[in-house]
Amino acid sequence: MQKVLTIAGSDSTGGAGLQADLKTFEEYGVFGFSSITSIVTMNPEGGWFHKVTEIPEELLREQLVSVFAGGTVAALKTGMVGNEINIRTASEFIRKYEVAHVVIDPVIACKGTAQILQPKSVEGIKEYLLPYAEVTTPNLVEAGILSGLGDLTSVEEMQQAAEIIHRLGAKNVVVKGGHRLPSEQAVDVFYDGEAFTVLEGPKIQTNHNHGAGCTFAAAITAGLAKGYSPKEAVVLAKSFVAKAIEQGVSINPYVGHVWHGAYNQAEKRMGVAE
Ligand code: PXL
Repeated sequence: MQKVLTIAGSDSTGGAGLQADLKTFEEYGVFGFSSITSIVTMNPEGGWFHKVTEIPEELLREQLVSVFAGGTVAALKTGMVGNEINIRTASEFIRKYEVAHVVIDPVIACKGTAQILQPKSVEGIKEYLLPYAEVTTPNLVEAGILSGLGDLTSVEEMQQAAEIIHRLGAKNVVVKGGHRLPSEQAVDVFYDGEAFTVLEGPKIQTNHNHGAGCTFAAAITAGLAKGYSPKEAVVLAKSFVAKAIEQGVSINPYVGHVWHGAYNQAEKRMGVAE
């Protein structure tokens, strides 16, 4: 069985972050490890404000040492890494253990926070993580920031951003149009340095999309670990996450969660007690 690692933040509500990643890894039938970079908590009395508490670098390092004690992993993804020192530590382990498949989800701001990481961390993602990315998965806002193009409002602008991000070192770039792009279909742009592929799917009318981005990147990571090509892994991940959004779950009044088990109908596993 393939071993797969997520270096990401914790979302105790179980929709996004490393919880989404581990659930997705399990659905793909790979063995998941995690190293926590930060703990995100949400305030029900304060407009569901997201508070991010960063894990000290030594503790991130100790987790990574534990993970790699058994040798390297088949694939890893990074999500919310948070600050430059933790970004550099993640990068150091990627390099040291020569991880073959690396997915960088450049989490710069999550829905529910207007908070953008320090410009210094954006620079850290560009300098220390993107050069290792086999695939990177920025959303529209992140692609605008990383490329320096600002607001992206068309497929052409998404393509320009993808080209610039490719030049920063990512071998394959998926810019996710999501619900923000003014278009009838949900449009993602995939760029492998040679050709653009526009991936279209129905725009699902739902509020249950908390965790969609993390789940998508985790699915790509697991797909790469299982031997799919980057494009195949992205296409499969898109179907996986579309089902997760379609069958989203309402677990609190504040935000709707994707259901990571939807693609495989995991809720039917193990039966129910008589
Ligand atoms: O969806 C971005 C995201 C990533 N990682 C963690 C999060 C969130 C959004 O809430 O909590 C840990």
